[in-house]
Amino acid sequence: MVRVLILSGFLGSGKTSLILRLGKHFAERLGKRSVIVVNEIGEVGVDGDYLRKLGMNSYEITDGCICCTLRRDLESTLSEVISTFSPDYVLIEPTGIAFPSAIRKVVKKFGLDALVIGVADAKRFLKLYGEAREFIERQLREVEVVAVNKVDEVKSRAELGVLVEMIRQISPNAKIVFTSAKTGEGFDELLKSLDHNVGFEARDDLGDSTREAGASWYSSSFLIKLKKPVAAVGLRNLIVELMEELRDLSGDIQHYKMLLSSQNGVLKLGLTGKDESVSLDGSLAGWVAEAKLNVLLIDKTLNPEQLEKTFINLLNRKSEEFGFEFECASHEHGEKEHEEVITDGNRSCNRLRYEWL
Ligand SMILES: Nc1nc2c(ncn2[C@@H]2O[C@H](COP(=O)(O)OP(=O)(O)O)[C@@H](O)[C@H]2O)c(=O)[nH]1
Ligand SMILES: [Mg+2]
Repeated sequence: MVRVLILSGFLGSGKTSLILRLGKHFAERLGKRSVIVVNEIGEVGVDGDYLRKLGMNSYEITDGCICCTLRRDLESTLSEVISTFSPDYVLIEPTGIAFPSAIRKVVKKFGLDALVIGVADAKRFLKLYGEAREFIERQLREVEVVAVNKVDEVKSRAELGVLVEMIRQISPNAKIVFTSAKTGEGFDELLKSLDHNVGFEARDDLGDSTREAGASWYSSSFLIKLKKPVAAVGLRNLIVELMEELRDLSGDIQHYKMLLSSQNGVLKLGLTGKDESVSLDGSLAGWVAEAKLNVLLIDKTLNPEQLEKTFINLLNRKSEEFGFEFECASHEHGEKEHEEVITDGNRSCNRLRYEWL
């Protein structure tokens, strides 16, 4: 029998990091096969590539949300995943603005029960709750388990006590565990909680989560060909500085993500607020001649054109500063503002014909 785990929770709370730990544990400790299904709101994803680069079986569903606009895609992906891999576990990561109960309903069509782990960011929970109370409550209602993640970043246990009280109010039947996907703390507790059965009904969660979150986004993928190979550390510094300057020019960041991948490794960068520092996962070493850069910028105030323009200008400027000579060899492009889809495959690529020294 396939076990389906859905890891839902707000943008940047640690879903991908926990999935990585779970997938590794199932493979290395239990000898079980997992397939990961990742949903990304933009046309170009980040987490699917990241997980694949780290050796996980991962399917990516992009350009919308599997709890509302892309429910059919989830159904066909699940069907393919189950028949192709006969997995022991399917781990589903919806976008950070999805509501999990509708996803449970799609899983039910396969005669399977899903267990939902709501991932809450211990560091940012109170702030997010203050800004979007109803949204956060809807995300955490009807979950079997709440993983209060990033406990390594919380200074006092009293702070966690306050969170537990709040979460109990929202989700009285859920098992609450404290985890750190970074250090592994609480991971055994999380594993034990996977048998917690509450008996939730699978039902449609009416509504459009992307609209309710009020987010716009810009996403694109660049194949960067360097005229002369550069040290990976230089490319990393460039992209980190780019992200930092982007943060300073940004509007209301929901989640900015970038993935830089080459033959020598992979780097994932993330940013979840204007007053936060850029997070870095993965590693890239040696010399790089060619790399792929995936960009996904989700913002509450800047529209897709503004996000694109700011990003492209910065990419130009940082590359000049670093003296890196490269060319954008191929490009996918997607941007969306609420319901309206605007796609244009070549527009940015033409602007990105670099001729630097
Ligand atoms: N300190 C700390 N950082 C974490 C933890 N879990 C995830 N992160 C970091 O938070 C960022 C967002 O994590 P990610 O798994 O991509 O979140 P997602 O957007 O929910 O999938 C990444 O830089 C992670 O390394 C944790 O338990 N502790
Ligand atoms: Mg993720």
